[in-house]
Amino acid sequence: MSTPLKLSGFALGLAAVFGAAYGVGRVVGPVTPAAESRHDTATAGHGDTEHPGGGSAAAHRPGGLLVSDHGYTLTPVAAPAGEFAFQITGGDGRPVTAYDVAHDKRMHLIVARRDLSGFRHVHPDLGPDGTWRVASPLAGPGVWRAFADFTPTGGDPLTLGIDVTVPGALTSRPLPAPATSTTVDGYTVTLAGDPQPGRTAELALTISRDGAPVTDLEPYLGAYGHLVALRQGDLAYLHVHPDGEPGDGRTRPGPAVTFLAEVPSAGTYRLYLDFKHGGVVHTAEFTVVAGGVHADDIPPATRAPSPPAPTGSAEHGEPGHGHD
Ligand SMILES: [Cu+2]
Repeated sequence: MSTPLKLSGFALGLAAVFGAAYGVGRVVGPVTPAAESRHDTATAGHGDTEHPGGGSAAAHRPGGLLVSDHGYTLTPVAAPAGEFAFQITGGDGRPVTAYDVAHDKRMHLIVARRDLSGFRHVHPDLGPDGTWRVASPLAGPGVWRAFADFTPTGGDPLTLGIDVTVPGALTSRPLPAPATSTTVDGYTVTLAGDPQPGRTAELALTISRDGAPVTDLEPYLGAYGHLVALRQGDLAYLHVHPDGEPGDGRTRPGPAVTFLAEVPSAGTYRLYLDFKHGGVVHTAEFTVVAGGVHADDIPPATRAPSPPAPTGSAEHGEPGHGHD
C-alpha cells in the first residue's frame, strides 16, 4: 500500500500547485516546473524526469505513452463482441473502483488508430468490480491506441495507453496535409494559432455552418469544446481544455472556442475538437506542424553535417565547412 500513500501526498502537492498556477481551462497535459519538482521529490528513483536540451516543462513526458505508470496499470478485459472492457489496477494489483469526476466524467476513453484515423472519445460505465465497459469504439480493423484518461481518488490525473489490434484487412491511410480549415457534418471549423514546443500558444477554433457563425454551442462535459492532440509517430496524448467555461461571465457559446495549448516537442500533431451543437457531438480534425521548422527553412550553416565521407575520419566532420 506504500504507492497509494505516496501518491496521496503527491496529489495534495500537485493540486496546490495547479490551484496556484493554473486556473480552469489550462493545459492538462504537461505539468508545470513547480509541479514537476514535487513529482521528482514524491517519486524518488523515477528516472525519466530529466529532459536534456529541453529546459522547459513542456519537455516533460506527455501522457498516454505508458500502459503502467505511478502504480496504475491499464488492463483489457475479455468482453462480448461489440463491447470494449478494461480495468485500472492499482499498486496492490486490484482493480481501482474509486475515481474522481473530471470534466463531468470519471473515465474518458479515447481511441485512434496508429495512423491517427478513427478517433473516438467515449465514456464507459464502471461496474462494482472495477470493470469499465462501453460499446466498442474500435470501428474496424487496425492497430488502435486506447487511452484511459482518469483520476483515481487520492491520486493525480493520469492517462494510460495500450495498443489493441482488431483483426481484418488493414488499410493504412496517409495523414491529411496540414490545413487551417476543415468540415465535419456540415460545419466548417477554422483554426488560428500555432502550437509551439515549450510555450503556451493560443489556439482559436471557429465554427460556422452554411456561412453563418455558430453562436449557440452547447456545453459538453462542462465546456464548449474539448481538444485532444496526438503526436504522429508515438501518439503522445495531450488533452487540452478551453480558456474559459460556460457560465463564467466571459466565455461565449461560439463561434470561437479558445484553447491554451503547449506541445511537448516540435513535430506533427493531429488535433481533434469535440463540440456539441443541436444535441449532437461533432469532431473536427486538423493536422498541424508544431514548431513550424522545416528543413528548407534552416540556413545551410546550421544544418546537420552530411554523413562523413567514406575515407574521412569521424572527428574531421564539422557542420558547414564547404559542402555547399
Ligand atoms: Cu471524455
